[in-house]
Amino acid sequence: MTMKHRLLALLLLCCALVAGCGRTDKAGAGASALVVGFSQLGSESGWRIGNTASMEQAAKDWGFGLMLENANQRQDKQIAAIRSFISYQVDVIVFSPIVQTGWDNVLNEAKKAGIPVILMDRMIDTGDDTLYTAYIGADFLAEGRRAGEFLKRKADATGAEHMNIVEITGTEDSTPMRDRQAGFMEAIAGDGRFEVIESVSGDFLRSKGEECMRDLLKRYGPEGIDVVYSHNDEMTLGALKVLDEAGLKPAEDVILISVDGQQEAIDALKAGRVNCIVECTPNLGDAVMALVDALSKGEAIPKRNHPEETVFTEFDDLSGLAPRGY
Ligand code: GZL
Repeated sequence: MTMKHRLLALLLLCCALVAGCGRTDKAGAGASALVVGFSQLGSESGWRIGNTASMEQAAKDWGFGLMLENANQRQDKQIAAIRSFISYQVDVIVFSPIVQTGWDNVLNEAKKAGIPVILMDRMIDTGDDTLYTAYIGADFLAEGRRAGEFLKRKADATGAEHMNIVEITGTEDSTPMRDRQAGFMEAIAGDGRFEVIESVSGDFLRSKGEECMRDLLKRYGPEGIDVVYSHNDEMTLGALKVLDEAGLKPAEDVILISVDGQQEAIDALKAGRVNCIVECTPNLGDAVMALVDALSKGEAIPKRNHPEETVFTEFDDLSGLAPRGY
Protein backbone atom coordinates (compact mmCIF):
# COMPACT_ATOMS: atom_id res chain seq x y z
CA MET A 1 0.00 0.00 0.00
CA THR A 2 1.70 3.24 -1.13
CA MET A 3 1.92 6.29 1.13
CA LYS A 4 -0.63 7.97 -1.17
CA HIS A 5 -3.06 5.13 -0.56
CA ARG A 6 -2.44 5.24 3.20
CA LEU A 7 -3.14 8.97 3.32
CA LEU A 8 -6.27 8.47 1.19
CA ALA A 9 -7.50 5.68 3.43
CA LEU A 10 -6.78 7.77 6.53
CA LEU A 11 -8.74 10.64 4.99
CA LEU A 12 -11.61 8.27 4.26
CA LEU A 13 -11.57 6.98 7.80
CA CYS A 14 -11.64 10.54 9.16
CA CYS A 15 -14.56 11.34 6.86
CA ALA A 16 -16.32 8.22 8.06
CA LEU A 17 -15.78 9.14 11.69
CA VAL A 18 -17.04 12.68 11.11
CA ALA A 19 -19.99 11.37 9.11
CA GLY A 20 -20.79 8.91 11.85
CA CYS A 21 -20.99 11.49 14.65
CA GLY A 22 -24.55 12.24 15.66
CA ARG A 23 -26.00 11.04 12.38
CA THR A 24 -29.61 10.07 11.95
CA ASP A 25 -29.41 7.82 8.91
CA LYS A 26 -30.62 4.27 8.42
CA ALA A 27 -28.37 2.77 11.04
CA GLY A 28 -29.85 5.02 13.68
CA ALA A 29 -28.52 8.06 15.49
CA GLY A 30 -25.47 7.68 17.66
CA ALA A 31 -24.33 4.37 16.19
CA SER A 32 -20.55 4.23 15.87
CA ALA A 33 -19.20 5.03 12.40
CA LEU A 34 -18.81 1.65 10.76
CA VAL A 35 -16.22 1.32 7.99
CA VAL A 36 -16.77 -1.15 5.16
CA GLY A 37 -13.87 -2.30 2.99
CA PHE A 38 -15.26 -3.02 -0.48
CA SER A 39 -13.20 -4.76 -3.18
CA GLN A 40 -15.02 -4.37 -6.49
CA LEU A 41 -13.76 -6.63 -9.28
CA GLY A 42 -13.76 -4.06 -12.07
CA SER A 43 -15.83 -1.88 -14.41
CA GLU A 44 -16.40 -4.34 -17.27
CA SER A 45 -20.10 -3.69 -17.81
CA GLY A 46 -22.99 -1.36 -17.23
CA TRP A 47 -24.12 -3.89 -14.65
CA ARG A 48 -20.84 -3.59 -12.71
CA ILE A 49 -20.88 0.20 -12.82
CA GLY A 50 -24.46 0.14 -11.54
CA ASN A 51 -23.46 -2.25 -8.78
CA THR A 52 -20.65 0.02 -7.60
CA ALA A 53 -23.01 3.01 -7.62
CA SER A 54 -25.51 1.03 -5.59
CA MET A 55 -22.89 0.28 -2.94
CA GLU A 56 -21.68 3.88 -2.77
CA GLN A 57 -25.21 5.26 -2.39
CA ALA A 58 -26.16 2.69 0.23
CA ALA A 59 -23.06 3.47 2.33
CA LYS A 60 -24.12 7.14 2.30
CA ASP A 61 -27.74 6.26 3.17
CA TRP A 62 -26.63 4.11 6.10
CA GLY A 63 -23.94 6.59 7.22
CA PHE A 64 -21.11 4.03 6.87
CA GLY A 65 -17.59 4.81 5.72
CA LEU A 66 -16.75 2.99 2.46
CA MET A 67 -13.21 2.16 1.40
CA LEU A 68 -13.71 1.23 -2.27
CA GLU A 69 -10.91 -0.45 -4.20
CA ASN A 70 -11.50 -1.30 -7.88
CA ALA A 71 -9.38 -4.29 -8.99
CA ASN A 72 -9.81 -3.66 -12.74
CA GLN A 73 -10.49 -7.36 -13.48
CA ARG A 74 -7.43 -8.65 -11.55
CA GLN A 75 -7.71 -11.18 -8.74
CA ASP A 76 -4.29 -10.25 -7.37
CA LYS A 77 -5.51 -6.68 -6.89
CA GLN A 78 -8.58 -7.91 -5.04
CA ILE A 79 -6.38 -9.95 -2.71
CA ALA A 80 -4.14 -6.91 -2.10
CA ALA A 81 -7.20 -4.77 -1.37
CA ILE A 82 -8.53 -7.28 1.17
CA ARG A 83 -5.11 -7.28 2.87
CA SER A 84 -5.20 -3.48 3.07
CA PHE A 85 -8.66 -3.61 4.65
CA ILE A 86 -7.31 -6.07 7.23
CA SER A 87 -4.38 -3.80 8.07
CA TYR A 88 -6.77 -0.87 8.50
CA GLN A 89 -9.03 -3.11 10.62
CA VAL A 90 -12.25 -2.19 8.81
CA ASP A 91 -15.42 -3.43 10.47
CA VAL A 92 -16.61 -5.59 7.56
CA ILE A 93 -15.10 -6.67 4.25
CA VAL A 94 -17.38 -6.96 1.23
CA PHE A 95 -16.08 -8.26 -2.10
CA SER A 96 -17.26 -9.59 -5.43
CA PRO A 97 -14.80 -12.42 -6.25
CA ILE A 98 -13.89 -12.23 -9.94
CA VAL A 99 -13.39 -16.01 -10.01
CA GLN A 100 -14.40 -18.78 -7.62
CA THR A 101 -10.98 -20.13 -6.71
CA GLY A 102 -7.88 -18.87 -4.89
CA TRP A 103 -9.33 -17.04 -1.87
CA ASP A 104 -8.69 -19.30 1.14
CA ASN A 105 -5.35 -17.77 2.20
CA VAL A 106 -6.46 -14.14 2.31
CA LEU A 107 -9.82 -15.03 3.84
CA ASN A 108 -8.03 -16.97 6.57
CA GLU A 109 -6.10 -13.75 7.29
CA ALA A 110 -9.40 -11.85 7.60
CA LYS A 111 -10.78 -14.57 9.86
CA LYS A 112 -7.70 -14.41 12.12
CA ALA A 113 -8.13 -10.62 12.27
CA GLY A 114 -11.75 -11.14 13.37
CA ILE A 115 -13.17 -9.24 10.38
CA PRO A 116 -16.39 -10.70 8.90
CA VAL A 117 -16.50 -11.11 5.12
CA ILE A 118 -19.61 -10.76 2.98
CA LEU A 119 -19.46 -12.15 -0.58
CA MET A 120 -21.49 -9.94 -2.88
CA ASP A 121 -22.60 -10.98 -6.38
CA ARG A 122 -20.33 -13.99 -6.80
CA MET A 123 -19.41 -17.09 -4.80
CA ILE A 124 -16.12 -18.80 -3.98
CA ASP A 125 -14.96 -22.42 -3.96
CA THR A 126 -13.81 -23.25 -0.46
CA GLY A 127 -13.78 -26.27 1.86
CA ASP A 128 -14.29 -23.95 4.83
CA ASP A 129 -17.50 -21.96 4.73
CA THR A 130 -16.59 -20.18 7.97
CA LEU A 131 -14.28 -18.05 5.79
CA TYR A 132 -17.27 -15.94 4.80
CA THR A 133 -20.25 -14.85 6.88
CA ALA A 134 -22.80 -14.50 4.07
CA TYR A 135 -23.36 -14.48 0.31
CA ILE A 136 -25.71 -11.94 -1.23
CA GLY A 137 -26.38 -12.04 -4.94
CA ALA A 138 -28.34 -13.64 -7.73
CA ASP A 139 -29.33 -17.28 -8.00
CA PHE A 140 -27.49 -17.77 -11.28
CA LEU A 141 -28.75 -21.31 -11.76
CA ALA A 142 -32.30 -19.92 -11.72
CA GLU A 143 -31.26 -17.26 -14.23
CA GLY A 144 -29.91 -19.93 -16.59
CA ARG A 145 -33.09 -21.98 -16.20
CA ARG A 146 -35.20 -18.93 -17.08
CA ALA A 147 -33.19 -18.51 -20.28
CA GLY A 148 -33.77 -22.15 -21.18
CA GLU A 149 -37.47 -22.00 -20.33
CA PHE A 150 -37.87 -19.00 -22.64
CA LEU A 151 -36.20 -20.89 -25.51
CA LYS A 152 -38.58 -23.83 -25.08
CA ARG A 153 -41.54 -21.41 -25.09
CA LYS A 154 -40.17 -19.76 -28.23
CA ALA A 155 -39.69 -23.12 -29.98
CA ASP A 156 -43.24 -24.12 -29.03
CA ALA A 157 -44.56 -20.83 -30.42
CA THR A 158 -42.71 -21.15 -33.75
CA GLY A 159 -43.01 -24.92 -34.14
CA ALA A 160 -39.24 -25.13 -34.61
CA GLU A 161 -38.02 -28.72 -34.99
CA HIS A 162 -34.32 -28.01 -34.61
CA MET A 163 -32.28 -25.09 -33.27
CA ASN A 164 -28.48 -24.71 -33.36
CA ILE A 165 -27.42 -22.75 -30.27
CA VAL A 166 -24.16 -20.88 -29.71
CA GLU A 167 -23.35 -19.70 -26.19
CA ILE A 168 -21.23 -16.64 -25.45
CA THR A 169 -20.21 -17.10 -21.83
CA GLY A 170 -19.02 -14.74 -19.12
CA THR A 171 -15.67 -14.76 -17.32
CA GLU A 172 -14.32 -18.33 -17.10
CA ASP A 173 -14.59 -19.84 -13.60
CA SER A 174 -16.88 -17.05 -12.36
CA THR A 175 -20.11 -17.99 -10.59
CA PRO A 176 -22.44 -16.35 -13.15
CA MET A 177 -20.64 -18.07 -16.01
CA ARG A 178 -20.71 -21.51 -14.39
CA ASP A 179 -24.30 -21.39 -13.20
CA ARG A 180 -25.94 -19.51 -16.07
CA GLN A 181 -24.52 -22.26 -18.29
CA ALA A 182 -25.56 -25.07 -15.94
CA GLY A 183 -29.08 -23.74 -15.46
CA PHE A 184 -29.61 -23.26 -19.19
CA MET A 185 -28.33 -26.76 -20.05
CA GLU A 186 -30.51 -28.26 -17.31
CA ALA A 187 -33.62 -26.51 -18.69
CA ILE A 188 -33.13 -27.73 -22.28
CA ALA A 189 -31.74 -31.17 -21.37
CA GLY A 190 -33.50 -34.02 -23.15
CA ASP A 191 -35.30 -31.74 -25.59
CA GLY A 192 -34.25 -33.03 -29.02
CA ARG A 193 -35.02 -29.70 -30.70
CA PHE A 194 -31.92 -28.06 -29.25
CA GLU A 195 -28.24 -28.54 -29.98
CA VAL A 196 -25.54 -26.38 -28.39
CA ILE A 197 -22.96 -26.35 -31.17
CA GLU A 198 -20.38 -24.17 -29.38
CA SER A 199 -19.64 -22.23 -26.19
CA VAL A 200 -17.05 -19.45 -26.31
CA SER A 201 -15.98 -16.98 -23.61
CA GLY A 202 -16.69 -13.28 -24.13
CA ASP A 203 -15.50 -12.44 -20.59
CA PHE A 204 -18.60 -10.22 -20.06
CA LEU A 205 -17.05 -7.61 -22.37
CA ARG A 206 -18.87 -5.94 -25.28
CA SER A 207 -15.72 -5.95 -27.43
CA LYS A 208 -15.20 -9.67 -26.88
CA GLY A 209 -18.85 -10.41 -27.46
CA GLU A 210 -18.42 -8.77 -30.86
CA GLU A 211 -15.27 -10.80 -31.60
CA CYS A 212 -16.99 -14.05 -30.57
CA MET A 213 -20.03 -13.37 -32.75
CA ARG A 214 -17.80 -12.53 -35.73
CA ASP A 215 -15.82 -15.75 -35.30
CA LEU A 216 -18.95 -17.86 -34.81
CA LEU A 217 -20.56 -16.44 -37.95
CA LYS A 218 -17.39 -17.16 -39.90
CA ARG A 219 -17.36 -20.75 -38.63
CA TYR A 220 -21.05 -21.64 -38.97
CA GLY A 221 -22.40 -19.12 -41.50
CA PRO A 222 -25.65 -17.16 -41.14
CA GLU A 223 -27.70 -20.31 -41.78
CA GLY A 224 -25.80 -22.32 -39.17
CA ILE A 225 -26.81 -20.38 -36.07
CA ASP A 226 -30.41 -20.19 -34.85
CA VAL A 227 -29.92 -19.00 -31.26
CA VAL A 228 -27.34 -16.92 -29.38
CA TYR A 229 -27.42 -17.37 -25.61
CA SER A 230 -25.24 -14.58 -24.19
CA HIS A 231 -24.40 -14.39 -20.47
CA ASN A 232 -24.68 -10.61 -20.31
CA ASP A 233 -26.08 -7.61 -22.16
CA GLU A 234 -22.71 -6.08 -22.97
CA MET A 235 -21.74 -9.14 -25.02
CA THR A 236 -25.23 -9.25 -26.57
CA LEU A 237 -24.87 -5.64 -27.68
CA GLY A 238 -21.52 -6.51 -29.24
CA ALA A 239 -23.10 -9.47 -31.03
CA LEU A 240 -25.94 -7.26 -32.33
CA LYS A 241 -23.42 -5.04 -34.11
CA VAL A 242 -22.02 -8.05 -35.99
CA LEU A 243 -25.46 -9.42 -36.92
CA ASP A 244 -26.42 -6.00 -38.31
CA GLU A 245 -23.20 -5.84 -40.35
CA ALA A 246 -23.95 -9.32 -41.74
CA GLY A 247 -27.37 -8.14 -42.92
CA LEU A 248 -29.18 -10.49 -40.52
CA LYS A 249 -32.37 -9.49 -38.69
CA PRO A 250 -31.62 -9.89 -34.95
CA ALA A 251 -34.42 -11.64 -33.02
CA GLU A 252 -35.84 -12.96 -36.30
CA ASP A 253 -33.04 -14.64 -38.28
CA VAL A 254 -31.22 -15.32 -35.00
CA ILE A 255 -32.91 -15.61 -31.60
CA LEU A 256 -31.07 -13.59 -28.92
CA ILE A 257 -31.30 -14.48 -25.24
CA SER A 258 -29.40 -12.22 -22.83
CA VAL A 259 -28.94 -11.60 -19.09
CA ASP A 260 -28.74 -8.48 -16.88
CA GLY A 261 -31.43 -6.00 -17.98
CA GLN A 262 -29.31 -2.93 -18.77
CA GLN A 263 -31.35 -0.05 -20.24
CA GLU A 264 -29.62 -0.29 -23.63
CA ALA A 265 -30.53 -3.96 -23.89
CA ILE A 266 -34.10 -3.43 -22.70
CA ASP A 267 -34.44 -0.75 -25.40
CA ALA A 268 -33.23 -3.33 -27.96
CA LEU A 269 -35.83 -5.82 -26.66
CA LYS A 270 -38.57 -3.20 -26.95
CA ALA A 271 -37.37 -2.47 -30.51
CA GLY A 272 -37.71 -6.16 -31.43
CA ARG A 273 -33.94 -6.75 -31.71
CA VAL A 274 -33.59 -9.08 -28.72
CA ASN A 275 -36.03 -11.84 -27.74
CA CYS A 276 -35.44 -12.30 -24.02
CA ILE A 277 -33.50 -10.66 -21.18
CA VAL A 278 -33.20 -12.49 -17.88
CA GLU A 279 -32.98 -9.90 -15.13
CA CYS A 280 -29.92 -9.75 -12.89
CA THR A 281 -30.15 -6.76 -10.57
CA PRO A 282 -26.97 -4.81 -9.67
CA ASN A 283 -28.85 -2.96 -6.93
CA LEU A 284 -27.50 -4.95 -4.02
CA GLY A 285 -26.03 -2.07 -1.98
CA ASP A 286 -28.89 -1.47 0.43
CA ALA A 287 -29.30 -5.16 1.23
CA VAL A 288 -25.54 -5.46 1.78
CA MET A 289 -25.51 -2.54 4.21
CA ALA A 290 -28.51 -3.96 6.07
CA LEU A 291 -26.46 -7.13 6.61
CA VAL A 292 -23.49 -5.01 7.75
CA ASP A 293 -25.73 -3.17 10.19
CA ALA A 294 -27.16 -6.42 11.58
CA LEU A 295 -23.65 -7.85 12.01
CA SER A 296 -22.57 -4.72 13.87
CA LYS A 297 -25.46 -5.25 16.29
CA GLY A 298 -24.47 -8.86 16.90
CA GLU A 299 -27.50 -10.20 15.02
CA ALA A 300 -27.34 -13.47 13.07
CA ILE A 301 -27.69 -13.06 9.29
CA PRO A 302 -28.71 -15.64 6.65
CA LYS A 303 -25.79 -17.41 4.92
CA ARG A 304 -27.33 -17.03 1.47
CA ASN A 305 -29.37 -14.01 0.36
CA HIS A 306 -30.94 -13.71 -3.11
CA PRO A 307 -32.72 -10.64 -4.55
CA GLU A 308 -36.03 -10.99 -6.37
CA GLU A 309 -35.45 -11.18 -10.13
CA THR A 310 -37.64 -11.65 -13.19
CA VAL A 311 -37.40 -12.11 -16.94
CA PHE A 312 -38.38 -9.79 -19.79
CA THR A 313 -39.47 -11.37 -23.08
CA GLU A 314 -40.90 -10.50 -26.48
CA PHE A 315 -44.20 -11.96 -25.26
CA ASP A 316 -44.51 -9.33 -22.48
CA ASP A 317 -45.98 -5.82 -22.51
CA LEU A 318 -42.94 -3.76 -21.47
CA SER A 319 -44.54 -0.36 -22.04
CA GLY A 320 -44.84 0.29 -18.29
CA LEU A 321 -41.33 -0.84 -17.40
CA ALA A 322 -39.55 1.75 -15.21
CA PRO A 323 -36.13 3.10 -16.30
CA ARG A 324 -33.47 0.57 -15.34
CA GLY A 325 -30.93 2.97 -13.89
CA TYR A 326 -27.94 1.00 -15.30
C1 GZL B 1 -23.73 -10.96 -12.33
C2 GZL B 1 -22.43 -10.23 -12.50
C3 GZL B 1 -22.04 -10.22 -13.93
C4 GZL B 1 -23.03 -9.50 -14.82
C5 GZL B 1 -22.11 -8.93 -15.84
O1 GZL B 1 -24.14 -10.89 -11.02
O2 GZL B 1 -21.41 -10.85 -11.75
O3 GZL B 1 -20.80 -9.54 -14.05
O4 GZL B 1 -24.00 -10.33 -15.38
C6 GZL B 1 -20.98 -8.46 -14.96
O5 GZL B 1 -22.64 -7.88 -16.61
O6 GZL B 1 -19.87 -8.19 -15.70
